[in-house]
This record gives sequence, C-alpha cells and structure tokens, in this order.
Amino acid sequence: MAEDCIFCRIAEGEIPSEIVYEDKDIIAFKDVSPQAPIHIVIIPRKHYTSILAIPAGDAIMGKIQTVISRLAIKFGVAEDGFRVVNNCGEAGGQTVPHVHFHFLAGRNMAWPPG
Ligand code: D5M
Repeated sequence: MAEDCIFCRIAEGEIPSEIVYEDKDIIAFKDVSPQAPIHIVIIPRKHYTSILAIPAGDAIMGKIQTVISRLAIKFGVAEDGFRVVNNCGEAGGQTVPHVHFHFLAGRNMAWPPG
C-alpha cells in the first residue's frame, strides 16, 4: 500500500466508496464524478502507478478483463455495449497515480473522446 494513495486507501477501507465488486486482487467502485449513468473504477489492490508499471506477464491484466465481463453482466450492458478507458500519465488525463480502468455505460459514447 502507498500511504498517500487515495485508491490504496479505498482498497483498505480507510476511505468510503460504493463498492460494486471485490476479490483478493481487485476492487471496483462507483466513480465519485460519474461521466456516464454507469461509471465504475476498477483497480488492482496492489499499487502500480500506471499501466506501464505492471510487470510483463503479471496476471492482473487478465483478472481485470474477467472483472470487466462480470460488470457488463451485472449492469446488464453486455448486449448494448460499454466503454473501458485507461488514462496513462499527464497527457493521457491520469489524475490518480494508481492504475485504474474506467467502465462507462448507460449512454451512447462519442468517438473520438476528446
Ligand atoms: O481518473 C480518476 C478518477 O477517480 C476520476 O474519474 C474521479 C475518481 N475518483 C477520485 N477520487 C475518488 C473517490 N474517493 N471515490 C471514487 N472515485 C474517485 P483519472 O483517469 O486518473 O483521471
């Protein structure tokens, strides 16, 4: 755990959040500033500053993919569709330096996103 990391503190239960999924490796919770009717943040419990910090061959990416599928079913959007976003670094729009994936659904998404 990184002491000053807000997502580590959410994973530890030190900061309240609306958790929609959790297991020993991953936690998913409602985004505090939703950009769609359904906006979930998916994080590994382990602190990696960004997707670039995940070691090659680490199993966490496959586990996140499984959680994405579970969320699509849980929220009933597997058929309609949804969007998954990873913002990496400053130019990528990352504001919280703990790797996370946005799961967005419940409206039609524009492309390019801007
Ligand atoms: O996205 C970081 C996201 O994290 C942004 O959409 C807000 C969300 N956020 C920040 N703090 C919280 C708490 N405490 N609960 C829930 N969601 C939170 P980024 O890709 O880094 O720009």
